[in-house]
Amino acid sequence: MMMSESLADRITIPEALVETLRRAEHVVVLTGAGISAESGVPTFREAQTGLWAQYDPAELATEEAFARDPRRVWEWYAWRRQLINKAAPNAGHLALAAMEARVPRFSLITQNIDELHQRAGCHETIELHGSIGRSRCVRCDEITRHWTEGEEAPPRCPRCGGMLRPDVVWFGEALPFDALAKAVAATHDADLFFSVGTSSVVYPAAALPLEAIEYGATAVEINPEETPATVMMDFVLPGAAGQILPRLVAAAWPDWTAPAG
Ligand code: BV8
Ligand code: ZN
Repeated sequence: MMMSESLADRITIPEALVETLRRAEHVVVLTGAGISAESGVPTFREAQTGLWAQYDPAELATEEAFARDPRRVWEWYAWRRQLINKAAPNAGHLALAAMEARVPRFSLITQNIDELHQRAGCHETIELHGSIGRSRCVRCDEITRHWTEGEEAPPRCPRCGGMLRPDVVWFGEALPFDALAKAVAATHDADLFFSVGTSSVVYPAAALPLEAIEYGATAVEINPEETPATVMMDFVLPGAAGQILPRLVAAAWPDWTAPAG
């Protein structure tokens, strides 16, 4: 959801939050599809543009759907991959990379599979739901970034010829153990926790803000809409990440200027 510049400008960035960010020891940020919205990557739940609006998640983002019709699921991801390849990190992604460079410790936990945080320069990125840039062989588990989109969809594993699938976590699948363990450890150690651009309905990622609060973190939500997590937050910034995050980072570190965008 794109907010007009003037609307987002009217949102005050609380001085108390700026101070907390300046003094934070370990900043942890959880992101969802909303942070990539301003890069032109459709989110999941927004009716008019959300990916779900055109497809039913049970229909496509599950092992059953892939078993039933591998070509159709592969083509949905191929369509999303070409959208993502055309997208660029936006001012929100870049502001988080600037934040990472300025705080003592920083952990970026993302539910997104678009690798835009890495392309924006974030190093410590924990991918809870995998990445659309990688595929995995259903037979030998080989992970690859190299395949040719051709007549045969899904393409074949370069190692054993088995069928490739996107290296993402589908509904009903367990999250990668290491990624989840790292995300929980960071969340428990955070003194400042941001939840940015997520509808906070998909578990176990949606459980992280409450965990952070229970372990003593100050919690912040950046989202134009309310979510089930909004009530538990210390700070709620009801706006677009691409507009709010650069203003917050510039307020905390005046030497940093938001990228022209
Ligand atoms: C698991 C990867 C167990 C693939 C995704 C009932 C039946 C079946 C399952 C369940 C059930 N109840 C609960 C479950 C568990 C299920 C779940 O939580 N379901 C939900 C729907 C109820 N979870 C799972 O299945 C997980 N696995 O539980 O396994 C298990 C354990 C052990 C062993 C075996 C099994 C797996 C979940 C991961 C699924 N994969 N993605 C793909 O991308 O195709 S989830 C998918 O939704 C994305 O990853 C996405 O990140 C995630 C959440 O969506 P959001 O990121 O929040 O995006 P959304 O569109 O929803 O919201 C966007 C937000 O941004 C909005 O709030 C909007 O206001 C805001 N916004 C818009 N513009 C902006 C903005 N914000 C800021 N700035 C802007 N400019
Ligand atoms: Zn293989």
